[in-house]
Amino acid sequence: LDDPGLDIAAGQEFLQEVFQILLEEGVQKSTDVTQKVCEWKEPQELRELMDLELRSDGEGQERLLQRCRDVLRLSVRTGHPRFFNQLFSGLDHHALAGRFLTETLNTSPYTYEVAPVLVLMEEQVLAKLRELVGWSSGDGIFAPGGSMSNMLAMNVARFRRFPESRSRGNWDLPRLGLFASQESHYSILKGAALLGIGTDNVHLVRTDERGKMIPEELEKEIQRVKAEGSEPLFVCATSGTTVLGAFDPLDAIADICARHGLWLHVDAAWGGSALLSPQLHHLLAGIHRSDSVTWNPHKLLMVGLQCSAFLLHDSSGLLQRCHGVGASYLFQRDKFYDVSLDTGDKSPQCGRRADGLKLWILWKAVGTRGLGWRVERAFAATRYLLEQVKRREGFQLVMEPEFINLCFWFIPPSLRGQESSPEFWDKLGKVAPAIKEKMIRRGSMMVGYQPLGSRVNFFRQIITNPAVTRQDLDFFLDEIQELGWDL
Ligand code: ABU
Repeated sequence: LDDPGLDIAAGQEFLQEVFQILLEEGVQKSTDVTQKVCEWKEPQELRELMDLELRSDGEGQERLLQRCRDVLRLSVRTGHPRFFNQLFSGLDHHALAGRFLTETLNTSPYTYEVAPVLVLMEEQVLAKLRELVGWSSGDGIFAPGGSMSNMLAMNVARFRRFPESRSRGNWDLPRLGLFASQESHYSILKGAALLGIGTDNVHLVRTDERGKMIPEELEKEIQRVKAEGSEPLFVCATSGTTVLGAFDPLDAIADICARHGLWLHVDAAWGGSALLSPQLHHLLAGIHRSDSVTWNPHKLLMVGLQCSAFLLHDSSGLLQRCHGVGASYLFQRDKFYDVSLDTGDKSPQCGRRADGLKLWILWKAVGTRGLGWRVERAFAATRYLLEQVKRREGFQLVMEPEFINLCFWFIPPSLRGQESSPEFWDKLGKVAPAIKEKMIRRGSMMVGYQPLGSRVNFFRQIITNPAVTRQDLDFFLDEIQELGWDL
């Protein structure tokens, strides 16, 4: 015990080498369009290549550095300009610096005493996001992903109506009713299960042909659920659905919630960033009338996974009363500083990542205007692609996009002209998975596909990365055409 049990000098040398590898393999290659997006390996081959077994003895520096290279080389390059697979993509250098800082600091922003800078940054970032929602006051916390933010909303809504549920649980509550659209995120169902409300008590409200909740259907569902003896509690409207990018009509939904005294939550995990664009913020008209909002800057703002803000209009301390337990080893009331800055007890988590830092540093780097410009560039890129899809033979839109989700089918030559045959849609449903397999094996790009309701598998193209150029979008369509030509 007389000497440190860690070789600090060797550790620093190792890290320097790792940083070099990170810059070359992780940053440069990840953003280089001439590199592959992914290097597909079958799982067993990958297990063997990575030599995953953990042994009794450690390995030398060189071997470990090679392992770091392999992790980067054999992983999917989500920062690549031809990675379109998820609602997140791209690599922002400033935000990445924020992630490095967060990892290096290795602290939890639960108390000011262990994370003074990070607590104040979180406070500032949450206040700016609330301001964009249209609230001059309120509360909030970062959560580990949009699903958890949505669950926090459900929990706080139940607590506001039934404060005793915190101590007594669900057993003497009436049967509750939660409402969300058919196109809402699956986390609403998961949240209902996790909170003991029950998935049967989530009522999925019908949507129109664009995937937007129909307010009249919401009203009908609320009436029906009331007539059955349940107690409607919570409505989740979606601003930017996962597949179609639909925005529910918030003002009309807010009117209904006000009439019935229901909590209105807006899941704006995907579409919230449109609030930064003067051209697009109308899509969320009425969001200021909600009680809570989920907004994931790790999606459209390219902040990096994960960064999910749960925003609350209430400023009476509801979040603290709902989740706070006041552990005496963290949240001592007799500290020498302003203990209202020990914000961690508002969260059901204890250890928590400081997800505000990377957004703060990105915001400092590009400003509010720069963030808005990114959203508009993504929208403009989608418009360009839309025009190309309309012009090219064999491409068929699922619908005109309202936002950044461009959904379309590719009809190979062998199926063209057979649209009225009974097998056409079954056969078309097999095209997107077949093209996707070929593109992943080739490593040229990645894009998502899914069926939706009665619509068979179609591609959902998402552009969030400002590094994506017209050439990348032309390549994207050429590649689908080439990979699907002989199907
Ligand atoms: N939270 C939904 C994300 C799924 C996707 O990236 O498509």
